[in-house]
Amino acid sequence: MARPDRVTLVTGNPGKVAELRELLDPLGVAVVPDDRGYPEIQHDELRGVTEAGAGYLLATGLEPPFLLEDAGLFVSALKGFPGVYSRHALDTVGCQGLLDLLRDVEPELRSAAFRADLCYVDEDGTPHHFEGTCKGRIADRAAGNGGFGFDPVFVPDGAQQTFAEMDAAQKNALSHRGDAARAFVQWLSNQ
Ligand code: ITT
Repeated sequence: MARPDRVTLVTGNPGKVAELRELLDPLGVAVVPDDRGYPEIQHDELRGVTEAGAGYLLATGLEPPFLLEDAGLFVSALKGFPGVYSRHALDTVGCQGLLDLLRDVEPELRSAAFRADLCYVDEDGTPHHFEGTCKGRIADRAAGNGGFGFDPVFVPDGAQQTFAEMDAAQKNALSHRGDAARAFVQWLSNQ
């Protein structure tokens, strides 16, 4: 299978476009955003959401190859919440709501992980999944203006700053999205 020189990225999130561009552009793979959207089914795994989304996009005529990604923030003290419901949690209670939920939680119990499932639908319409994880903790307060979503309240392991205090390259080097994209790139280079 030849490496594509351009790939459609189906997302309504400009932050994802910027981050995945930064990761794939240097390889000569141009990321072309497409915000047509797809139904995000309720599923207890990120991979189930992208798999269903990929099927919907193919069935409704989107020409492969394309990428879609589902990501979420899994907070240990909340038994993995908001996880696959992260979009809803961000749109309702937001970063401050998450901080409020964890108000009395000790620093050593504030562990969390961002996870991503990046789904690449190849020229033949076959989906391939690449998972990425970034472990860290929920900060005591929001900090930084970069990134998007829950970035102001997430501090990755080994760092002192939130994702929102980092530039895109620093975040990509540590993030779930960078991790998934690197697995995708590795796979592409073996095709
Ligand atoms: P799509 O159109 O690609 O689905 P989305 O913003 O709805 O865009 P997801 O469903 O994958 O993205 O993400 C669920 C939520 O998790 C969403 O509110 C994001 O803002 C948040 N999230 C995902 N990745 C993140 C990241 O790298 N940093 C901060 N928040 C993130």
